[in-house]
Amino acid sequence: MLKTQNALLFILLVFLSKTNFGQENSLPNDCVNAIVLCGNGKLSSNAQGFGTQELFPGSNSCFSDENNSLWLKIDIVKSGTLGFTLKPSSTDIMVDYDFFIFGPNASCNDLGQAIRCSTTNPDAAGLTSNHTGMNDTATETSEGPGPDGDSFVKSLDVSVGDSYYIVIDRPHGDGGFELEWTGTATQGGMPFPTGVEANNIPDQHKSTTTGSYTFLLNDFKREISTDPNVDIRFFENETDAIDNANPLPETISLIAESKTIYARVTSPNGCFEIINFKLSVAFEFDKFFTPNGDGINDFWPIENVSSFLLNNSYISIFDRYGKLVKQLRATSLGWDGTINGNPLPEADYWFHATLKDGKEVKGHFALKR
Ligand SMILES: [Ca+2]
Ligand SMILES: [Ca+2]
Ligand SMILES: [Ca+2]
Ligand SMILES: [Ca+2]
Repeated sequence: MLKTQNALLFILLVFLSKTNFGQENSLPNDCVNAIVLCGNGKLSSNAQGFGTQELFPGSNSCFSDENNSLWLKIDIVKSGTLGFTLKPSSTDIMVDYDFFIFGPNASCNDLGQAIRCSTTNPDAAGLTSNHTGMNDTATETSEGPGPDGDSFVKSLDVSVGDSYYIVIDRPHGDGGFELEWTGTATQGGMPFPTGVEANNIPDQHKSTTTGSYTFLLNDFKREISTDPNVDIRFFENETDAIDNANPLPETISLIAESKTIYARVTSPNGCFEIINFKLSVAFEFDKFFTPNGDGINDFWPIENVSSFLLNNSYISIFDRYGKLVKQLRATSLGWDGTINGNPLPEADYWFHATLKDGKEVKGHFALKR
């Protein structure tokens, strides 16, 4: 479970190829989809590009617009100075991150002028590091573009109840970054609300004679959180869960496979936690058959199991004394409970079989009449 209260917030920006525009609309490269920072620890996002262009000459004194952007929103619960150091995951001086801060209490349709920004290019400015951010020693509130500045501007003076939008933008280079929060507001705990409570749930495993099972994801919601005010959605990967993009349907059908499901638990204030759990379904042989000629369950295995067995392999069936009574091709109809045409008595019988992956399975089943 991702719950951290330390001053390090890792954000990994993953720039993937576009899939479709409908999906991009929900990505946090636009103000309205800003990721709310709470107790969130590691974040990753598929955001790439800039969605709607929301920076323009006049919106900031750093002379830049959006290139590859990620919008974050912070709600302040502790007063003090607040800064950060943005550390690109690549130390290459050509990797250039910029940022812009709007607020306090700006709205997406009326952002106003950025109150902090830095568009210094570390290579053009002759810097030795590509880190950028805000600290308590810098005095100017904006710098850039290009060779102007040293990539650090004055930290914010934040008060309880304030909210700010932070636009992280990457005009040059590739790769993700992490944010390390600094300033007096971070002393003794982060100045952001704590994340929503979400319970981990155990992995769920089913074995069925058809090898398939349909899980109802809604059934897990109560176990994850009993708070009726939280919104719980399920996703195929952590990145989609963070972006709140491409939620899974309410049912997941698996056939002899396992899948990790990511649940995003979001509180009304936008804080979220992401937990994950595994769903798995295994094939198992039928436990009985009734070879009385009534057309119901007359052959063992009852289900068609050929797709789970190694091609051209055999199922060997033994009686309780270990005597081989039948060898079935994996593709055959099954055993009718006879040996040389003579019906065998009600009893437990044993089998050996080889699954698709080469795994040997042994077990037993009941012949009932
Ligand atoms: Ca945008
Ligand atoms: Ca920069
Ligand atoms: Ca500076
Ligand atoms: Ca029968």
